[in-house]
Amino acid sequence: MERDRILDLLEEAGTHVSGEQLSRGLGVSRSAVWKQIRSLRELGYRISGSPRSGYLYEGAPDLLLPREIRKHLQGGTFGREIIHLSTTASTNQTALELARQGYPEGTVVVAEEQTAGRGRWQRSWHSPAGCGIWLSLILRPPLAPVEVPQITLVVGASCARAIEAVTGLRPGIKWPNDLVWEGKKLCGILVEMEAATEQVKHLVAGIGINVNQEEEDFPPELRETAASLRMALGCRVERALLAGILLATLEQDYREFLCRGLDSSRETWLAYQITLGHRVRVQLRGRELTGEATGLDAGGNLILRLDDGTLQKVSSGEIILCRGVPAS
Ligand code: BT5
Repeated sequence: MERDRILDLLEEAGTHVSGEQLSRGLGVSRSAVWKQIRSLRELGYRISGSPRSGYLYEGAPDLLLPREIRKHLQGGTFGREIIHLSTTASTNQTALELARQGYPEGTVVVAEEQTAGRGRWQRSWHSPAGCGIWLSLILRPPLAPVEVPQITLVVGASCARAIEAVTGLRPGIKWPNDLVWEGKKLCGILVEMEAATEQVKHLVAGIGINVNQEEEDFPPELRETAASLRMALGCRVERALLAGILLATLEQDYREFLCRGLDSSRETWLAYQITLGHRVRVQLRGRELTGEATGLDAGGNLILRLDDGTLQKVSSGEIILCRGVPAS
């Protein structure tokens, strides 16, 4: 795209570049260059310019623009196609529609704002404009539907790794899919699939990361339980950088999972987890179990030792850590 080539030339130069040089470099007229510069400025790119010295690149806007995310990818397939929306109901919903239309594995839908962001079991995900990463990735793994919960674990482990690599903050993973800091939720993951009986047709891994919200950006009902990276770190985080590193990390971990199984992500997950060794309440649909979370089996299920000593495997549910009650 012409606009991206102008940015490449300006960024590479690192100094003023004249309109004349740009028009020669791109093989287009000076007025075409000027039009593109104007539209880049409208997007929020900071490009100063004077007739005498030419144009100077001064920075990208704080948006999840495909070009800014791709700078951090390593040439794989995740993020080769990135669809950036300023607003959408739910990136998972958009990505599922695209998956049905045949968009390839690795396609990413990312939005500045979601108006109907969703969590598990028809719960909603608060996704205000310009301060989070609301991202969905299309995957087409050769898996049976029962194996799909393992993907949630892979994605959770990758998110934790990417957040730590970019910010230095070490989030905790609360089984199965919450990333938390000091007990408050930073990130949620929603994997949705469409399958024939034996085989997954496609799935969408939806990731919501609270990045630059301040406490008052959360609705009152979430202020006790939700936090952002900015609140944890005391400074803003560049969203496009984090999204890019996240996609690169995810691609690495997903390939490893497809080739060698869950072992490596399981190790990572165990290194970040904060659930095992605790007394927990597990809310399942319509009932509740209490016991000690003792382990994670090879398939990613949580092993719970109930009060009568029996072991119970849990494949989905909501965990509440019983604080102040050590597991015996
Ligand atoms: C999740 O569900 O944690 C999965 C969230 C996935 C969101 C992403 S964003 C991109 C993609 N597109 C979508 O539409 N969704 C995905 P669950 O475990 O059910 O948690 C939902 C609960 O978390 C809600 O009932 C609230 O209590 C709480 N919550 C809602 N918004 C939150 C936020 N921004 N930060 C922290 N907690 C939140």
